[in-house]
Amino acid sequence: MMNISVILIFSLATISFSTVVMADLQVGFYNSTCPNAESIVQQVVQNRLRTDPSITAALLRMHFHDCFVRGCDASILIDSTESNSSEKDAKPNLTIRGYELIDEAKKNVEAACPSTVSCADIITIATRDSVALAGGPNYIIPTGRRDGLVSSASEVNLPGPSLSFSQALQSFSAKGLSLDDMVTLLGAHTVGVAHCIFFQARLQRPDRTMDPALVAKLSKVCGSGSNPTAFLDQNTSLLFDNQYYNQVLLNRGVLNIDQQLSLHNSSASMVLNFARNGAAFQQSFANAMVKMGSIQVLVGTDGEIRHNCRVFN
Ligand code: HEM
Ligand SMILES: *[C@@H]1O[C@H](CO)[C@@H](O)[C@H](O)[C@H]1NC(C)=O
Ligand SMILES: *[C@@H]1O[C@H](CO)[C@@H](O)[C@H](O)[C@H]1NC(C)=O
Ligand SMILES: *[C@@H]1O[C@H](CO)[C@@H](O)[C@H](O)[C@H]1NC(C)=O
Ligand SMILES: *[C@@H]1O[C@H](CO)[C@@H](O)[C@H](O)[C@H]1NC(C)=O
Ligand SMILES: CC(=O)N[C@H]1CO[C@H](CO)[C@@H](O)[C@@H]1O
Repeated sequence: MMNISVILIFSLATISFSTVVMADLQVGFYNSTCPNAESIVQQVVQNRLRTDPSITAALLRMHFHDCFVRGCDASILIDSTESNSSEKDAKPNLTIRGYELIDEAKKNVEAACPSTVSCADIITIATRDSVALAGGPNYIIPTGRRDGLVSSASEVNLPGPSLSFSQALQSFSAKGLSLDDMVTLLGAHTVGVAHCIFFQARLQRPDRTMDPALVAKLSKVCGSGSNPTAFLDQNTSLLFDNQYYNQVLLNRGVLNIDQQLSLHNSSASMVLNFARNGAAFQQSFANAMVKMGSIQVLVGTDGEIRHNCRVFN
């Protein structure tokens, strides 16, 4: 009797252990089912970067918005239907770009291995490669994400540019990310642009925490053209480096949340460290991206592998 129950408990434990392993993300998840998956995606990113260096910023922001709403499940890619608005039609989406790059990568991956590689993994891999090719870290990311079955505009609740430091931190904490992760991930603002509507209020007051020379420069930029934008990192705008933190130390953060990082005791020392030590930032960024890329992922038999990233199967 004793022996049988011991054996039973033991085998139950074994079963649940292997289920957990199967259901996790894994480095090289497609090793046997689609060995070229990652290199096919990388090729598409590399080609695009040659003519459009801004794609790194586009993918980083897409990945962030995907992971913060329902987890990294490619819900951001779903097109709205006539009766139903998807995530990409929610207000904060407006300026997300790069959808056609994901379509191209998906098309090429499907040609090599049909119905095998998720759109959620494609976003994650493409983002990683675009960061590395722009001068950032080339980190290893686990794969095996599956695509979500829900995408609703009404669910989009992303941290906005006017949020206070502590509100932003709350939104990161709710996703299992720490203060260190937030300070690190905001380093993504070392590339890309912001539209003037997101920081205009800082110019009008004007915000005393912004370098007056930058106030003057941005006021000029924002007073001309239609829907003008400014680089988030005013020094090395297209390079994935640590200059964002230097700019913040010089009171040249463009968004309120950027400047807040040096104004709070809890983050100021990290900003200083990253500004001085580019390698520390790159290492920290790689780790934080793996963490962000694991938020609420669907694995195992959850969700699906979409045929077309824009529509549910
Ligand atoms: C508190 C958190 C954050 C806030 C409030 C925030 C806010 C913003 C805003 C308002 C813009 C300008 C959008 C536009 O004008 O089109 C922007 C751009 C951008 N954000 Fe963030 N962001 C946050 C965190 C992140 C994170 C975690 C990442 C990625 C890891 C990220 C990556 C980017 C990139 C790369 C751009 C430039 C996009 C482009 O050039 O197309 N942001 N962000
Ligand atoms: C895939 O191959 C890489 C490199 O050999 C290895 O590190 C990784 O563990 C493999 N992953 C799986 C799931 O087989
Ligand atoms: C439409 O609405 C339902 C919820 O009523 C949701 O599950 C679904 O993902 C929505 N989005 C699209 C694009 O169909
Ligand atoms: C701009 O970046 C370079 C490194 O790429 C650095 O040497 C220089 O000090 C930076 N300038 C400012 C004003 O931060
Ligand atoms: C931040 O630190 C400085 C000196 O270390 C201290 O004087 C100040 O009161 C602190 N501010 C807050 C908000 O904790
Ligand atoms: C790229 C994209 O799909 N943008 C959409 C974002 O949402 C607005 C509506 O809020 C649409 O008009 C855009 O087409």
